[in-house]
This record gives sequence, structure tokens and C-alpha cells, in this order.
Amino acid sequence: MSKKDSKNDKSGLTRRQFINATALAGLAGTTGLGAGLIPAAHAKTKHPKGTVGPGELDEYYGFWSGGHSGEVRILGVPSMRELMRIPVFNIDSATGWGITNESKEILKGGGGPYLNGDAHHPHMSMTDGRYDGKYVFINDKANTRVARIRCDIMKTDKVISIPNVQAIHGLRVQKVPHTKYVFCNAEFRIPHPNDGRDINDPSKYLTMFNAIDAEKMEVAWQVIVDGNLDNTDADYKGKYACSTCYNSEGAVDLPGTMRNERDWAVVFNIPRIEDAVKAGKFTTLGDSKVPIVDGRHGSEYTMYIPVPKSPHGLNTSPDGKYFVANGKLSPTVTIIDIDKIDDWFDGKLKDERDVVVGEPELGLGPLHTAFDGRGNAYTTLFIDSQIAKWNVADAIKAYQGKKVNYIRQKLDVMYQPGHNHTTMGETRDADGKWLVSLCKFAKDRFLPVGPLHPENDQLIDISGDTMKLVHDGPTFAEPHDCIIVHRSKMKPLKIWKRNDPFYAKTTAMAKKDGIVLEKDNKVVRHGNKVHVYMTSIAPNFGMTDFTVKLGDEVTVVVTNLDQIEDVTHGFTMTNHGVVMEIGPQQTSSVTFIADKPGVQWFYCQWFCHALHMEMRGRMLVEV
Ligand code: K7E
Ligand code: CUA
Repeated sequence: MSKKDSKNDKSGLTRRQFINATALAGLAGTTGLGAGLIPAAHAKTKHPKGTVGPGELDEYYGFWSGGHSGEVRILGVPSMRELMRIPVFNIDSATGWGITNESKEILKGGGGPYLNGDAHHPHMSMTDGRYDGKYVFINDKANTRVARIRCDIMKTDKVISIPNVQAIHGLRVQKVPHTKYVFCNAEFRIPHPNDGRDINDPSKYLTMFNAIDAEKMEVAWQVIVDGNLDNTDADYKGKYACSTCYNSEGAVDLPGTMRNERDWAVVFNIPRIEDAVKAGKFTTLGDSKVPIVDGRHGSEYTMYIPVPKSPHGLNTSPDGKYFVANGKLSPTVTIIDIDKIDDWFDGKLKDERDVVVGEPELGLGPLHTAFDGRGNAYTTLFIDSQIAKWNVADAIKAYQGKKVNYIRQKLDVMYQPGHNHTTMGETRDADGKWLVSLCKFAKDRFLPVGPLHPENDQLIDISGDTMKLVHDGPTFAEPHDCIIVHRSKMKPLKIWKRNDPFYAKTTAMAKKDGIVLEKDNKVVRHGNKVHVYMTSIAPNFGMTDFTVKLGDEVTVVVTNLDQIEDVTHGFTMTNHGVVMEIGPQQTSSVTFIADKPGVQWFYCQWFCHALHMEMRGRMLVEV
């Protein structure tokens, strides 16, 4: 086609541009709200707020938990486009997470092998109350684990299991001076030691608050508490963490758990606990060496603030002044003045309730609260299916008896919101631009897809005086929580570093075998253990075939020599349940038994080249 032919005379557009523009205009006209999903129809038209056009980049990274799918997802905000999935506690068929040797080694740290995880609370490491872009930590309630994701490669690099407790739920990081600790709540109460004694005596059950050394990923200490721990957050002084606590009754059934009118927000005095551990004032349990201090009622390490029964979310305001405990069964949230906690620990206040400076009534089922950095708070109302926007200072005035209306707005969300989160809202940099409401039910918001429904993450513009709903985003089971991080905080790598510790063990194995991973294509045999080393450059594996004997334990090590961004290879051994991802400049390995005779083809499962289909080879299995 000549240049002239391709022009549409009247508009000056090429034919191709013209066809695209009309098609998109048609789409936009019939679809209404679809921020981020429908590209802007005309390049010159101003995008509606929240729309990120094709080829445009989002302003924020959202880190979403994957709930009982066990993973973490990265979404772009405000487009709400899903950018990546990071397998953590789950087995992943695309990347071979849970199948490769590198991932198995990491998962081994969690006491597994387990095939599932229940990820609730992803939170990023901080320095001086600000995201530092280094790690994201996440809990696994199902198997009592905590994992760390390295944000340079966006892979899980540590998984640990927490000793002496069952079910890690709430998780947050120490914000100030930096994330020395990851704080996490063990929820369920069990007897100690849990070796079959006292199983029918719930009065002997207990649970603990846990501090993990964030760099070493080891439990630094544990604190025994009264009640069941739910959610937690830390202050901006580096002094306190606070957890919501239900079941002050110590019951094991629902009616028993509901008996008391009040449960607690428990404050942990970090310096005092550290001093006790240093002074050797602790116990240990069983094989575990983790220091345990007793923080039950009357201890010098904790403070139990009575709040309406069964509180849920616990959130620190970004000005560092308040902890907010969310009522759940009570229509209120409780505002706790953090400076007054100092006074209580110093003996200047007698009654724990004296640290409460507000208890605004917001609506039915308050679960979690987020902040905009302008003095307003946003609380999810699970039962009312609303977000209540309220002003913290006015709520405190109302508690002092002044006649002020602290409610700014209530916005319907669809439906039954659990967590919500504002852009940068759990840090000093809370910027009040966007709010995401993670709704537990979608009901009629999407095309029906069978009895199991997706959930609905709604994007709300909070930059003005009123909240505006701009986007619905279906999500799969079950992102409890998310954080939204400005992109300026993030520096992910584009290609792997050859000396990355992620595959250090494999590199050491190669060295022992006398192999140079960057050039050798060799088979090294140790008895019936066979190490197969190969390179890959699109569209070739360094080896088109290798020979083993039936029953051999085969370890395949592939080093991707491509240096080009986005050229990832894969290695799949047909009929062996074997798959792995090998990113540019990465080394990956997988071990399996060659239990089928004859010709077994392997191939690259990651589209890498026009001849990607041809990127394959044979394992020849002799009998
Ligand atoms: Cu953070 Cu669902 Cu685990 Cu509230 S929890 S909703
Ligand atoms: Cu290499 Cu596809």
C-alpha cells in the first residue's frame, strides 16, 4: 500500500488510525464508567479522572494480598490493571513456584511443605515512617507463617513459621526509626505445651504477640496476652504497637465469645519488652529458643484499653497522634491518644479509658479505617455497605461534649467492604488522592460466573471535598488488604544480577561441579544423581538433548543468557510435573525423577521469540 493510499483525505489520519479511533469511540459511548479498562477514545481528549491510557503508566503500585489463593498481586493505581502476581504461599504453574529448587528452599523455611496459604496483610518496610521500597511482608493465617518479598526482583525470598502459636493474622511493620521489626498477631489460643495435655481446659489456652527481626527473618520475641489477637499497627515513635483483641472471655464457642460488653486494644511497650529480653527476664517453650515475656493483665509490658466488644481493624493516623480501633459489632470507632499512653505507662493516669479521646458513631459494622493526611478518616461499614468519611478533630470535640457534626459524607459501596486503603495512607506521606474499598461481595456488579462470585475492589477519588466512585474491579479470593505506594519509592530490576543470592545455592552446586553457568552445557553424574547444566538464548537451549538412565534423580539447571528486558524463558519437562521460569540473566533449577523410559521432550513455555515453539529438546531415558 502506498503512503498516499493509506491516508484518509478528509481527516489526515492513516486508515489504521482512523479505524481504531472509530471503534474506540463506539465502545466508549456504550460502556459508561470503565476507568482504566476502556482506553481514551481520542488522544487529544482529556481523560476522565482515573483513566490511564494505553501506554501510559500508573502513578502508584498497589500491593494486594491474594487471600486464600496465597499470593500477592501488583496492581497499577489508578488504572486498577493487574500488573503481576507474586506467588508466596501457593504453588504456581506459570513460574514453577513451589516446584523449582530455589523456591522449595525458601518455602522449607516455613516448615512446609504446604500447598496452601491464606495471605491477609501485605505491608512494606519503612524508614522514618516512609516506604523504603525494599520489602513487602505478608502473613499466612492458614499455616502460621510470615513471608518477605524482595521488591527489587518482586519474588518471595524468605518464609518462616512462627513457633509456639497458631494462625498469624494481623501484620504491620515498625515505622520508626525503621522497620527493625515486623509485628504480627497470633490469633487462636492453644494450650502450652500443645502436646495433648489440657485439650479440654480452655482456661489454660493462650496466644502471643510476635516481633520478627525484619532483616534476619527470625522471631525476635513473643508476648503472652489475654484474649485473641486480631489486627495491629505501630506508632510513629518506635515505641508502641497496638493490637485489637477479642474474646476477653477466653471462650471456645461463639456465644461465650460474645458475653462481655468490652474487649480490648492492647498496647505493647517495645522498649520495655526489649529491656526484659536483654536482662534475661523471659522463658522459652520446647525446642524454640525465642524469648517469651508474659504480657497478661498486670504486666509492665502491656496496657489493656477497654473498647466495645470484638474490635477489628487497628489503624494509626499518619500524623502519629492516634490509634483507631474499629468497633465491628459496635457502630463506633475508638480514638486512642498515643501521648496519653506515655502518661499511663508513667503512672500519671490510673484508668486505661483515660487515653480514649473520641468514640464517634459512624454506622453499622466499622471494620477498617484509612486516612487522607488532611485530618479526615475513612471507615468501612461492613453491614451498611458504606464508607463513612469523618473528621478526626471534630470527632474528638464531639466526645468532649461540643455540638459538632464529624461525619463528612457516607458513600455507598458494592458491597460489604472489609479493608480500605488510601494512597500512601499508612505512612507520613498520606496524600489523600485515592481510596480503594475492598468489597467482600460483588453480587450483581459483574456478569454472572456461577455460584462463586468475584469480590469487588472499588476505586474512589478522595482528592476533593466529596468521595467519588470511579471504578469497579473484580478480584478473586480474597484480597483482604492492600497498600498503595507511589512509584517514586520503587526501583525494581529489569534483568537479574548474575550474583543474586536468590539462586546462590544453585551457583554453589555448579561451582562444586566445575561448571561455569554462563557458558557450559554439560551433564555431571554423581551415582544416580545427574546434574544437567544448560544455557538458553532465544530461541535455543544450549543442549538439544541429554541422556539419563531410568530412575535417575535429574537436576536441570538453566541459565538464561539473554540480556534483553522482557525475554524470559521457561523449562517444562513434559509429563513430569516440571516447570520453571528463567528471567533474563537468571539461573533456575528443578529436580525430578526420570521415571519414564524413552524420549521425553522438554520445551520453553514462555513466549520468547518467533521460533519459541521450536525452543525444545529431548531427554533420552535409557533402560
Ligand atoms: Cu485484615 Cu479480613 Cu484478615 Cu479485616 S482482616 S476484613
Ligand atoms: Cu524461550 Cu520460549
